[in-house]
Amino acid sequence: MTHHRTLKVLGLLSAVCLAAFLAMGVVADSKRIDIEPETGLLKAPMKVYKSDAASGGKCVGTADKIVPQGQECGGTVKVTFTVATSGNYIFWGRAKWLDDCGDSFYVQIDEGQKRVFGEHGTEGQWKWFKLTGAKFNLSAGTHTLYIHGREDGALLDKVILLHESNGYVPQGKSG
Ligand SMILES: [Ca+2]
Repeated sequence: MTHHRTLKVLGLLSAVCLAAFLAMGVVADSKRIDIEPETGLLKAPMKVYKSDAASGGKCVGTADKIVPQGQECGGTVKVTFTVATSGNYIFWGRAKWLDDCGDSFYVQIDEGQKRVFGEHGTEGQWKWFKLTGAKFNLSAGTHTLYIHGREDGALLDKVILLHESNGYVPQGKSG
């Protein structure tokens, strides 16, 4: 194969790859991190539930009434993720709250403070909620996200971490 022809073939391959990439709807965004909690390492009573309405067909959470009212249910989901662009990140979670006694989790990144996610908003339907009052300062590289059980009956489908310069508001199943 001549050098010229090799270049032509390589060019064609790149074009095909790019077209396939675009057709998949994959948009490379170094300021957005998508996390499916059901892919993480689970500690009981946190478990994976199947749901057609959930991104990837699955979500995590606990059953209802597994602990007396007012007591935290515990359990953990641990997921590692990679940050490409360092900075302050906003936490978004697609959750379905059971009732006002089943509408929160704790969110923690690495060895940071545990933050309450939830305690607000619509119950009984999948919806994107933003963690208010805190952003996570993340360096480029690998980090660990922990979702800790707080109120039983709460479900979490998907997490998106958005760089504070990215003003996007997640919508729908995939966000
Ligand atoms: Ca999911």
